[in-house]
Amino acid sequence: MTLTKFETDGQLATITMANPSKRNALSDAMITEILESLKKAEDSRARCVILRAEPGARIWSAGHDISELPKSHRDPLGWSDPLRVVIRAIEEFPAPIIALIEGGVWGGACEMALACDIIVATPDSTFAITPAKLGIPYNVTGLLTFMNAANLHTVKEMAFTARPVDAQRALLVGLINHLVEPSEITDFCLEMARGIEKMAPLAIAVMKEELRVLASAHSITPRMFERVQGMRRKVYDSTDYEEGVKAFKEKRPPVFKGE
Ligand code: KFV
Repeated sequence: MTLTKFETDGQLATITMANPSKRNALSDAMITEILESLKKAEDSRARCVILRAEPGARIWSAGHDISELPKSHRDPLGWSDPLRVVIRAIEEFPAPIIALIEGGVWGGACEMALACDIIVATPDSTFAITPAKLGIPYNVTGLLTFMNAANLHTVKEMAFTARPVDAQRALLVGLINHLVEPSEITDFCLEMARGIEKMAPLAIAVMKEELRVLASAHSITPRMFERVQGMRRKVYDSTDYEEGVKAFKEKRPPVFKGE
């Protein structure tokens, strides 16, 4: 493991993203390590997992590795994109995952944090939904993660402005469970995890799965789905999408033309 650290005492596993030079961007390699750690935690029948950045991190994660997004003409968030794979792994993990958040949480990382079961953040944390800043057509299940985490107006404001929301507001709108000072957040999460460990793991696993099934119980017709996919395709075929990714690489603000 080079981009993450994995620690376990059997019952509790901690996965730490540790690539500060790339602001813990969710590259294929980073996500592969997170998935390997989740597999180890599941094999050792961990009763709780904490997902965090290194203590004191200024950026929890900068989101999808933008350099690994396809240039254009390919769905940037298709079924097997690493971000989609890790979101499903978190949702389907058979024990609670606590996101311990310090610092900025951007784009796909915001979805990854919100896909966790319980979210504890320090007061200086921020949360941003960024596809509009990059010209990315976010996918339907990804938007559902956000919709299940906050009310519709909050999700729309975050998605349409791409502005980071601070932790106080995130608490107010129900995006996160607790706000805890940096000096106390590790102990706070460990104490919560120890409490979960004493509960019945089979009951917790089935409740987590039931809640996942209920939270995703939206039916749409094949026609509706294909219509939305067609609209998404126009976006990832657009020059705006190319411009969003190019502008980030060139370290300048994007200029979107709506075409
Ligand atoms: N992907 C790839 N590389 C990234 C990255 C990312 N998301 N974020 C940062 N880096 C690289 C950056 O290119 C630079 O590399 C290094 O990390 C430090 O970044 O080779 P280099 O030049 O050293 P800086 O210098 O930008 O760091 P800092 O000034 O501390 O600013 C941190 C931060 C997070 C505010 C800034 O890096 C940033 O705005 N990053 C992009 C945040 C973002 O928009 N993420 C959304 C990604 S798209 C996404 O997740 C999805 C699925 N979506 O739909 O939007």
